[in-house]
Amino acid sequence: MNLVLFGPPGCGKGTQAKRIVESRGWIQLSTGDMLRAAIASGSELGRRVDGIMASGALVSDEIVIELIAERLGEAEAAGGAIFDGFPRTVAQAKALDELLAKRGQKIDSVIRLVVDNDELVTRMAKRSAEQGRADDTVEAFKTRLSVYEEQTAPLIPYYEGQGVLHDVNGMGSMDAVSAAIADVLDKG
Ligand code: B4P
Repeated sequence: MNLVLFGPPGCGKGTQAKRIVESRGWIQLSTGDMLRAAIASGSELGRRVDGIMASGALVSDEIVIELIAERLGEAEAAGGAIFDGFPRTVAQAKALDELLAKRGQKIDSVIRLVVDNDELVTRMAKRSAEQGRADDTVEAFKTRLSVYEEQTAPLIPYYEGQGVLHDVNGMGSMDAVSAAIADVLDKG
């Protein structure tokens, strides 16, 4: 099973991906987590992406596609994965389709978490106060929202065209959103 969790920044992708890992034992591939780990380790990659991420812009397609290709090559990802925060551009989606096709797989389902902008801003402010993430400032968050509209939202027609897109209301409690996602997954 290859599942993409998709939606604007702060919609609950990371939160829900972790819950699916716990309930179904699938593996989660989060490009945001991989990039933050690179920054925390002080690696050359981390130094290259630190400022880009803090500004709210996207890291280059080449970098994130390589990160995903490496992880997909590992044995634990052989049966599929939950992609969280990837793809974020149509070029990334096409690269992912090609990587999966090489091993006879495809994206089985794309869940789009639908959350309005006021709620996204409220969640960002809360996480900023609790965790102080560099890209949760008001300025960076504005950039992340416009980057989403310009570069990531074109994935909606892309996946609609493949017949795999499912909209889930992401406005409720974390439990309500998890239940709505489980409904979609259980229906196959
Ligand atoms: P991500 O780490 O993917 O950041 P995000 O879009 O903000 O999602 P996140 O997972 O953090 O938020 P979530 O919705 O779970 O990316 C960060 C940056 O990395 C990007 O801006 C970019 O620079 C770079 N990057 C990553 N992937 C890339 C790619 N493929 N290509 C290029 N660049 C890439 O949760 C947000 C908050 O809401 C949490 O605090 C959570 O507790 C809360 N929350 C969740 N569900 C809730 C609910 N139902 N009710 C109330 N609060 C809820």
